[in-house]
This record gives sequence, C-alpha cells and structure tokens, in this order.
Amino acid sequence: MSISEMAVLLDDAAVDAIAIPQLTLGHELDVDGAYAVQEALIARRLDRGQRLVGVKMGLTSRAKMAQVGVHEVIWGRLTDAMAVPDGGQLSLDGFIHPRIEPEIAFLLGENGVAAVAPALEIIDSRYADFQFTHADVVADNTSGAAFVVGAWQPVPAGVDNLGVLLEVDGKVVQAGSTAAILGDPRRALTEGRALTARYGLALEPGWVFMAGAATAAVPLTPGAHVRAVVEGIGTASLKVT
Ligand code: 0L1
Ligand code: MG
Repeated sequence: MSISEMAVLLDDAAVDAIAIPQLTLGHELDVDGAYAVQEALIARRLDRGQRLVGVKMGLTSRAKMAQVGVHEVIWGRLTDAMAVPDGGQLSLDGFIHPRIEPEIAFLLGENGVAAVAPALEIIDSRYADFQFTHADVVADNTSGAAFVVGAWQPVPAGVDNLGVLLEVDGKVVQAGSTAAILGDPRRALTEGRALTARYGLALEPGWVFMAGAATAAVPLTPGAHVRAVVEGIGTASLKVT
C-alpha cells in the first residue's frame, strides 16, 4: 500500500470516527515512512481549508511511554480545526475513544519562546483498542485530535518543576510535574526543533508548541468538566457535551 493510500485510511478513520486495524499489521512501514504518511494525512486536511498552527510532542514522559508501550519521543502537527477555546465545549461525536492529558504549551516567537500557557490535549488513536507501534502512531499524527490552550503568560524563569494537576469534575485524577516532560519542557522544544527539521519542517513564529503531557492520559467521558492546573501559570479547561 502506498503512503497516500495509508494517509487516506487514517484520514477517513478520523473523519468517520471508526477505528481501523494497525497499518503495520498488514503493511511494511518504518518510522520515516510513517512521518511521510503523517505529512500526507495533514496535507489532505490543509487541502480542505485547515491551517497549520503548530506542533505537538508525544511520549515525552515515562508515564506516557509506559501507558502505550512505545518508548520514543514523537511529534505531530496541529491544525486550527483541532483548537478548542479555553473554557469551551467539546462534543465527543467525532471521536473514537478519546483521552485527555495535561500539558504545557509554548507560543513561539521570532527569537525563542514568547509566552507559556497551561494546556490540555485530547488524543484519540484511530487504531482499534488504542493499540499501535511506533510507526503506526507517528502515521496517525501521534493520536492528536484536539487541544485547549489557556491564557498565555510571560515566560517564568524556570518551567522545569511546576506542579501539574488534571481535574475531572473538580476531582484531581492525575498529579505530576513539568519535570516529567523530558526533565524540562524546554528540552522538548529543543528535541522538537531537531526532530521536525529532520523531516523538513521548520517551527514558525506564532505557532503553538505543545511540549507533551506531565501525566498519563485519562478517558474523556460525556458531561465531564476537565481542567489542567499548572503551578504559577494558570488553568486550561473544557466541558464535554
Ligand atoms: O501526546 C501524546 O503523548 C500521545 C502520543 C501518542 C500515544 C498516545 O496516543 O497516547
Ligand atoms: Mg500529548
């Protein structure tokens, strides 16, 4: 199966919210090929009028790696259609088996990081049972489905050890620290620049950079009110309808 045929399978799975078998179960696909599938998948969305607004890092913490059994840092693309306003509503209609995780986001400036914000990422593997290999998940835009960015804040002196909570309906369901993100989320940015450059993508000023989750992800359920709280930076939230 060609790169573009694999991209169509993943695109249709996301649009129809119907899981597909892992690509690697029936086809040869290495990680370089998987990034080519991801590029072709996102190109289809851009052809439909979406805009590239940033990049997300995946599996930047041990908790996340252990949760899905893939032990490599990966990256995916963010489009404007994936953005949910802070405090906004999200219908689960277009999702297969969504999960949510607390993150920290950087606003990229001309000369480095212009601002930071608490963030939530909604991930939704397009593969049956949320099972995949490294190549599968890269091709599937690293499970990226939607994201919420809280109010941008000036960059504090350090972002390497801020407490992070994930709350559902006012109850803490996950607790961690930004230290879980490669020891320091700024390291995720350094790695992100290098990894995206390897595949021909340069990070642009004005883009959002999601550094990765500080905890494992939790299933997203109808009616839930979800909030990420990042010490000294603020909150990002959404209500599931
Ligand atoms: O953002 C992430 O860390 C997700 C990467 C892909 C693995 C998953 O779906 O949890
Ligand atoms: Mg994430």
